[in-house]
Amino acid sequence: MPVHNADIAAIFEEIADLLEIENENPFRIRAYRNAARNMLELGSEARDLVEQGEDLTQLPGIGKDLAAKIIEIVQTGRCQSLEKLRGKTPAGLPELLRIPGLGPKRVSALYHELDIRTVEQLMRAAEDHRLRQLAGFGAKTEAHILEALKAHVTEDHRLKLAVAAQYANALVEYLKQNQAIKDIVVAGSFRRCKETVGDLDILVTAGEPAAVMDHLVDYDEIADVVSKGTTRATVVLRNRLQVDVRVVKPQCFGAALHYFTGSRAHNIEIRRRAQKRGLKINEYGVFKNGKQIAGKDENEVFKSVGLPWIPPELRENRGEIEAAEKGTLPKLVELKDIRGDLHAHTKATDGHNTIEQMAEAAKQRGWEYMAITEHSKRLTVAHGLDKKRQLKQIEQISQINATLDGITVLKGIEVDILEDGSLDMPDDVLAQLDLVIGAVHSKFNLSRGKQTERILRAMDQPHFTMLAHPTGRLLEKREPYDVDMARVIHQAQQRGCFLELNCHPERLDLLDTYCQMAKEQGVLVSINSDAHTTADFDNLRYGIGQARRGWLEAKDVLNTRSLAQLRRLLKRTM
Ligand code: DGT
Ligand code: CA
Ligand code: CA
Repeated sequence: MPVHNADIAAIFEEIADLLEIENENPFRIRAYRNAARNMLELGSEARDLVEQGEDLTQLPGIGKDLAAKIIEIVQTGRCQSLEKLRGKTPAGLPELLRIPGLGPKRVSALYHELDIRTVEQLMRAAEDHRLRQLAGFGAKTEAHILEALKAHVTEDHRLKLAVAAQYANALVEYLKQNQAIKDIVVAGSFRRCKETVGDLDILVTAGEPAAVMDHLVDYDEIADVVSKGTTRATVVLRNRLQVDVRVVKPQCFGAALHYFTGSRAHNIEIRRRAQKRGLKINEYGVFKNGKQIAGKDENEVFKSVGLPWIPPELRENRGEIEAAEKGTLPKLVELKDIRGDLHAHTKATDGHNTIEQMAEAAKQRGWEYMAITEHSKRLTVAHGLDKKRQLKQIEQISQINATLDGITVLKGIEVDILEDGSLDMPDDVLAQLDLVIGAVHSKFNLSRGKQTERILRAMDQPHFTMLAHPTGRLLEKREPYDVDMARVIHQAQQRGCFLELNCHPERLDLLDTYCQMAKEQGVLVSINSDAHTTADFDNLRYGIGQARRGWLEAKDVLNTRSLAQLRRLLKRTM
């Protein structure tokens, strides 16, 4: 069984949980949590890096000790430190830590005093008023815990697409080991490349459905089998991700795939179309007078309602059915259309590689160019560049370019947009750069009017080229700031500047609907990695998914241009 980043992350998370219950050093605990998160957001598989003999301590948040553990896990599939810790603590306790109001001290007390090891046991104890007898709990705490438990059990728990992908790929690979399986596709929001997914919907065709079900429930990562029939099962993985697996007949596969890919809104519209034609569509096929007339593949399903195949990313009932009808579906951008990346960091600030390493990695991806865009000094946490260091880097890039073959490093900056809309670097320095990406990294809470004015003013600066992560949202962590994107997009159009679609798995910002708005106004979108390591360039694929959800074609994307075309476009804004 090959080890995936998700497996390594799960081990690190579990170690952190167990250390927390053991009341261990908080720095150690945090190091494990950071490492787990970094593993999930890593563009490449750690096992490949190990195989290639890469120095893992180059990865963000990975020191010597963690690097050794990663190698151990990749090579043996196990981690001795974890096994030692597991020997000391019951398996259900880490989940108790996730209940708001329960820290390691309380979890430890619940275990030692009341022998509570699971969420269910805790729920019962709270309902029976047995918690209030414990030192430091009381009736009020007991009531809070009960409330939090109820919320915890029903909570809408969504995963970032990049994280879900780690689990989905690992599970698909595991399932495929079963010889009975013929086709296997992850449908649902995952196939539509939604930025977060609620659960995984896996469709399978197989000779022996029951064998697939048996194989599935044997999967190591499963925490709970919710239901298991002969053709359908629902399981919950250890990270609480729910997975529905259905085995369907080959003659129904296309109909099932279409139905379970969704979205619901798209399905309802397609069904309405079918009804108008005297047809019935469901997950089993397309039927006329009770007889199946289509459903083997998706093409057949769309054809039966007079439409060409519609890419999954568009299936949100946002005009795709009308466009399909009129023959005006976009020819969506693909990863292979990308000619370079325009947003990356190096060791000089908060990145982990040198300019040369980043350039080499970009070249290996077949790109023509890449831009180094460091933070400016205002972003002290990232060790942002001041004027002097920026000028030195400009010099350095010139020298590197003179030695490079087949790739050009563009000189850029990710400059902070200050509260008054000015930029955190003097004009005479910005004038020497190929591109100036402006970014909001502070004062997220300004009123809509003030935030919008701030950004418009920044875009008015003579050297401004591109707006980084335009809404500032962090998935599952921070809401977008309040900004009038219609005005921002209009301003970009007036000024001839560009909007970034930041591909960091936590950002995926520009949002899909704004991609559509940009396209309508003729504003080019740049699909940027925001790489902090060479592996981060792989995150571009999630940005491509997002761009496709935003109806973007290659011609709507800035970095599908050749270097010569790009240079002309960049100059226009200066
Ligand atoms: P998620 O899991 O919340 O990220 O979003 P989806 O889109 O994967 O939704 P999910 O897992 O509830 O269902 C998968 C697909 O199955 C959904 O996109 C459309 C289809 N589906 C589920 N329930 C219904 C329904 O009641 N009516 C219709 N027309 N389609 C449904
Ligand atoms: Ca789903
Ligand atoms: Ca589902």
